Amino acid sequence: MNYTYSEIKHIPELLKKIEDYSFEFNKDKRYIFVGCGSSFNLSLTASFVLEKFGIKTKVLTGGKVMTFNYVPDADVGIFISRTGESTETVKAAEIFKEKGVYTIGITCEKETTLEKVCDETFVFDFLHEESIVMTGSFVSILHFLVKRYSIVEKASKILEESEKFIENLDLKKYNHFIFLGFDEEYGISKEGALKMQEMAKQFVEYHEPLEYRHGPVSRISEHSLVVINSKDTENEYMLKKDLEKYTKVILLGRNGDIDIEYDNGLETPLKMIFSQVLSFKKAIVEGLNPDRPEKLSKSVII
Ligand code: F1P
Repeated sequence: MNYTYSEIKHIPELLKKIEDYSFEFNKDKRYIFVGCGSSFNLSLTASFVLEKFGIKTKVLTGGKVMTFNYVPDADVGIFISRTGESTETVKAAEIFKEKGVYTIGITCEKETTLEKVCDETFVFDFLHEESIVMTGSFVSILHFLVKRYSIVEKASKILEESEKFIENLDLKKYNHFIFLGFDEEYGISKEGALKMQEMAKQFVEYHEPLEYRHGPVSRISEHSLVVINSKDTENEYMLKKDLEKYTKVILLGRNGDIDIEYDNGLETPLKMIFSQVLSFKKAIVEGLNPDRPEKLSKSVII
């Protein structure tokens, strides 16, 4: 079994472990999340959710902080890096520290460079992954940052339903994948697109749902597959009907193709499981090794 597949299948167990930990956000403090690649998409998603609960957050890529020595006013910098070694994120933490901002790291490896730089670090080494692509650790750290209740059982159910649903898809037919979502759902849509690019080398897009009609729809065909990470709005259900005249549209939402009710983004870790399984299965159908995508390393050292 590929590492990637077993790391996706272990998600319910990983969630059980991560639920023993919690991150106490303070409503009086200003937080800035910093990360690269999947860790940036995780930060973006968490930021949208936390804002709904009165937590003041901003999100930056490590590359922007490093390139422009850019540190907006903040009390705490949260640096997410699965490997703890991505140069841009590590440098960003150093720059924040020089500017007197308190720095917190979140990694899945022990004794990393990021841990040496940050004032404190959450080291979730039980989330260590062999695969170059971030899967179970993404879902677990996102849940860690936003959780309000346990999703362990739901995760097992969604994993099973996703596999059954995807088995019935003629994945060979599709070579263009579109992920749509508002706010935090946009964050996991951007990550879903990244998974399909990294694992299966497919042509992908991600947009706000209603923005898709304003131009990008011109590229849709029967070889396109649309995934809507829904907030259970009428407009999103109407968009599904509209786009079904061209191709297959999968809606993740209340009474959707995968039934995951919208709950202020607290359900986004569950929705992410579907896009991870879809990308993995497409990679296998294409005869690719999702553990070792070409031209990609586990952390970008520059
Ligand atoms: C960040 C990252 C990964 C991506 C690839 C390159 O790594 O962009 O998200 O999948 O492996 O590095 P990290 O800072 O989270 O370790």
